[in-house]
Parts: sequence; structure tokens; C-alpha cells
Amino acid sequence: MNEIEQYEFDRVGYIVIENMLTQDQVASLAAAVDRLEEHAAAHVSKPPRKVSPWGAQYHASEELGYHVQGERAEGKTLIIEDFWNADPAFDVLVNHERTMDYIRALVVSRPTVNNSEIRIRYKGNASGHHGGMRPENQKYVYEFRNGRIDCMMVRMIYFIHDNDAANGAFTVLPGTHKSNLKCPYQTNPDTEPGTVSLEVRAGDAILFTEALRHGGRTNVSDRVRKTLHVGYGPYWLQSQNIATMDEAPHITESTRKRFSPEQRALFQSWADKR
Ligand SMILES: O=C(O)CCC(=O)C(=O)O
Repeated sequence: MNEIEQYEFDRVGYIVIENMLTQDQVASLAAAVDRLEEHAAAHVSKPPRKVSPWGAQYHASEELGYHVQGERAEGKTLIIEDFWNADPAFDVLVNHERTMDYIRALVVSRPTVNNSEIRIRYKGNASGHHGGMRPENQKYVYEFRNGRIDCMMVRMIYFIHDNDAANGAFTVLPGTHKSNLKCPYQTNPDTEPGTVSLEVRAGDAILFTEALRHGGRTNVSDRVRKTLHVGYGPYWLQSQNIATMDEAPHITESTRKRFSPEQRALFQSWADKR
């Protein structure tokens, strides 16, 4: 992470990284997401169920090891968590060299993966604004100490197709990772004053601190918006996926065996002795 990127990340709370993935990686990830969407959409309302510590209802796939909530319908979204277990095509994102260079610059303690979700957003769907530094959001605090940035949680979003405002672009409220007051606005990503929509191309990535207020515009286009989100934090923070919030990371035995030691270490939290 170079000096300009660090300066901008500290100033506004996010950066856009062009060409993070090769076009071959984009094609292979997009095909894997399409396959998984079919499986998840067909199983989302079926047993077995997992009730998240936050109350949300998920289908827990015994066959593919993922958790999914939502619906394939206009205005709705499918959120597929723990997607690593479903297809080795996603392994390219685990210990991805360029990604880890950014993560090590932003997370001071040994970093682990604490969040993995594929978001599939159908026409009419929006992601309401959330985050922003305030007393209730201290878990994901953004800090600068001992001369460097130290984040309790950052996320990388990988784009597998072009994404503009009409297609439900990711939105940010620059600088809110350092705000002190509760946001006085509602959560509407299309109308909140100060919202910036980040338009990107296939292969680009957006890196942001979870302390930043963010969301996603309404997808008003005919193209379904599909993105891969991977979160990182210090090793003592457990899963931050909604289905498994604050539980051990959900990595199946076969995924664990398939991973290299370096990849396995990225899921090894303080409580995990394997
Ligand atoms: O991409 C979006 O629509 C919103 C994503 C989001 O809220 C998140 O990654 O926390």
C-alpha cells in the first residue's frame, strides 16, 4: 500500500483499487458465483436452518458448507456467507498477495479473515447506509497510533462485472470513520446528503474501514449486481458474518485440508487450536 493510498484511506476511509484481479480471475470467479447463485436460490428457504445470533434465518448447506439468507426476487437480495466451502474457484482470494499487502498495512495485529459474503442484488434492491464512527460502533473502530493506521475491521469488495450508479453502486460517506455524532439522516443510499457512489470496472476492488458509513444504491438496471466481499481484522476477532457472528470461522474440514498452511492461518483465530 503506497504513501498516497495510505494518505487517502486515512483521509476518507476507503480507496478504489483498479485492476486488482486479472480478467481470467474475473471470468472464473463470475462463473463460480453464477453456479453458487443457482444452488443457493433453490435451497434458501429449505432446512437445515441456522438462526444467526442477530436473529436472521439462514439455510445452512450441508452439501456445500455455505449459509444463505434472502430471496431471488425483484427488490430482494441473496447473501451467501462462507462461500469458500462451496467451490475451490474462490481460493484465489485467500492469501491473495496484492490484497494481503493492503491488509497488513491497515491491521496491526496478525490479520485473519472474519467475513465472507457474496451479495446478489436483484433489480429494485438497495443496501441501507450503516456504519460511521460513534459509540455503538466501537467494535470496528478506526484508529491511528504509533505512526500508523490500525483498523479493527476492513473489507475488500471484488467486482466481477462493471458496476455503475444505475446498477446499484457501492456508496460511501467520506470521512465518517472519524465522525463523533450519531448520523441525523435515515438509511436511504439514494438520497442521503454527502453520499458518493463509487463506479468501478470488472476486476477493480474497493477497500474500506467498517467504521465508515456505507451501503449500496438501488439497482435500477436490468443487470443483477453480484459482488464478493471479504473482511479482515485482528486474529482475536471471531467471525463477523451475520450467520455465525462472534463464533469460530465456519471452514469445513475439506476446505481446511485443501488450503495451504498460509491460507489456513488466515482462518486461525485465538480460540482455534487446529
Ligand atoms: O455492496 C453493497 O450493496 C453494500 C455492502 C455492504 O454494506 C458491506 O459490505 O458492508
